[in-house]
Amino acid sequence: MHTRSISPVFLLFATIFNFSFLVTGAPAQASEKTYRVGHIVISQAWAKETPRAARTGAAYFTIANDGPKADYLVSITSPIAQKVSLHAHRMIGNTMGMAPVLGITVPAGQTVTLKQGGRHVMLIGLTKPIKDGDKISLVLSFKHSGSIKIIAVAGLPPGTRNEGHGAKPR
Ligand SMILES: [Cu+2]
Repeated sequence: MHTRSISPVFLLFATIFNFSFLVTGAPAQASEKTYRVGHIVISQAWAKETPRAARTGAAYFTIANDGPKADYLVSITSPIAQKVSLHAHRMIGNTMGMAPVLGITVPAGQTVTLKQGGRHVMLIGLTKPIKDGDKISLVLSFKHSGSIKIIAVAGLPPGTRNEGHGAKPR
């Protein structure tokens, strides 16, 4: 009984220790927060840092649909961009380019991940550059589940380990 009462305290200590280790000077990571609207759950929202003069940026997240029918991400708005488009990467001749898509289908019971080199959110006409740690507000509208505001954290993609100071991947 005595030893069992110690272990939760020890776990709590270990959790705090790990957390403080993660926040010491490392570049920001995708948000751990999840957002639900209807049958749609959004997670791992992040945005890429942009060079100072950039007028376009990109954001990414994961969409899960736990409902019985497909849903569709049809539009996005953000206060930091004049226009927000959904893009996909396509082969155009021999080169990889990107082109707007009308929407993103999330089939029933499935998960769709927006990522670099794949489908992404294009932020066009940025009002200011995107810097590490910025919190980018996005309002996503789904055909069936409705609209939800999420925050994408600017920094590294989800699952990226910080390799030390100055080792940000480009
Ligand atoms: Cu794009």
